[in-house]
Amino acid sequence: MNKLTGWDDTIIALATPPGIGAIGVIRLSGTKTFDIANELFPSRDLSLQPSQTLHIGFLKNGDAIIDEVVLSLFKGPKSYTGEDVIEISCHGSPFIQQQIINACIAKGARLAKPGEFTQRAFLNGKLDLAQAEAVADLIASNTAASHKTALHAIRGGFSEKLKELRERLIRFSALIELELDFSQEDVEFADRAQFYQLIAELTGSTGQLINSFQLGNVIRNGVSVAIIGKPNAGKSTLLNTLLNDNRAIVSDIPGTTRDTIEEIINIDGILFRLIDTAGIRQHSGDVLESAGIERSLEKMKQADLVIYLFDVKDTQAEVESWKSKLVKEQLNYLLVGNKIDVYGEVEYNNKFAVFEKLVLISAKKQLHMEVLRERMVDTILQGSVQTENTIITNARHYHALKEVMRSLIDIKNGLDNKLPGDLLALDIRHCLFYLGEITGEITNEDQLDYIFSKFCIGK
Ligand SMILES: Nc1nc2c(ncn2[C@@H]2O[C@H](COP(=O)(O)OP(=O)(O)OP(=O)(O)O)[C@@H](O)[C@H]2O)c(=O)[nH]1
Ligand SMILES: [Mg+2]
Repeated sequence: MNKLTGWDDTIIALATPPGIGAIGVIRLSGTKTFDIANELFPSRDLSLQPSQTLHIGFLKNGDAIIDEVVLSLFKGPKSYTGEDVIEISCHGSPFIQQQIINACIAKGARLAKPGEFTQRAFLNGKLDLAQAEAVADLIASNTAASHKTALHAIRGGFSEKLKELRERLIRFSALIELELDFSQEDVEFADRAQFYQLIAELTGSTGQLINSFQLGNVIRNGVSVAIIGKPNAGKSTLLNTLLNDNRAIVSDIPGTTRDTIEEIINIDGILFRLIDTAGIRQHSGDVLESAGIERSLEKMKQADLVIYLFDVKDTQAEVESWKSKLVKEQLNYLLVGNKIDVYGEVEYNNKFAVFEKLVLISAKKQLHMEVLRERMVDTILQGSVQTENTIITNARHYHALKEVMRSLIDIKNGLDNKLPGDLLALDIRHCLFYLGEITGEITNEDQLDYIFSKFCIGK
């Protein structure tokens, strides 16, 4: 019996998007699922049918046929929620769907709250919390990369790692607590050297997970790329070429772009938000253009990646001075030399050979654009991230991991300062609490309600 939602009740919701479609799927879950369905589907007794079977027939409200439907039967615990579940596939008319839902409600079901199916799956131990949240991410994923990370989390990659670390910590915590019982005798059950090593390992993994959040965020929300450079460098041309579109105005008059323009492209499954900016000139007399330039500098500082675009006839010293600016601001950057179609490539390769993060292109003639696209992806992924690695995409996990890190530092300090066992035990409990919070071993009702309320209805 569920303490949290009183799940004696049977819930119902449309699982497919509302509106007209080829078919619609309505999901019923709970103890009365088969009773309710039996009343509407008179042709056979569904409760006598084996689980995981399909049944075609008329769905009726009294004598009136509502629709010809296909029912998919899942008997608990072998179902998504762990309860008895029936999915009704009907014709995709909003009218029919509403009729079916109303009929089920009349027979005793109630409308599900957002995420309530997944919440029940969690409460029945079908998913842990990190997996349940990944379901929401999976539904929201709109690129190949975000799809992969969400899928990886559902398969439990992330939780597995944390669970293993948590269990090892629990073992130590038990030993330390045991020492407390024998405090008169001054014994140490927990080997301090081994404990140090565990804490170091935990700190390493936690740090990695925390760092992955930035990347996780990028995969989920897209990478902002500011294209900056002097007037006439070809920034708007580059934007257009990357977009395969004539989105921004291009002209040979310096200062053509006055404001910033944003467009989204997908490269290798990662969304890049390209931002074309006003050309940056040291002394601009034109007030309007200056306002645009201010905005360019602003955009540059906020960007996940800065492309500094320059004309390959610019001096090496000038590019160097831009590079040091970007390094000083700790920005991810690429130096992109443009217009190699005019000046010939080999010579300029030598001229700029000192720069590591360099690509030479022609935006107008579309030369080496593939190289640029690759370098953009590499710079973001920094070559190190495969989707097999665990990536944090969830702000709740991130904050819990920060707390884990804080308590690990406290534990380490405690060990260094030979803190008595009871104080050490306190820090360990703190750490365990936050680790458990991520996988849902430790939860409270408000938190659960909050998490599941972000799901869509019917999931
Ligand atoms: N030959 C050649 N010309 C280019 C190339 N890329 C851009 N241009 C030309 O350079 C001029 C300036 O291009 P824009 O894209 O407007 O330059 P911008 O950096 O956006 O300039 P502002 O908006 O004024 O800051 C135009 O005449 C382009 O056709 C290139 O790869 N080769
Ligand atoms: Mg422009």
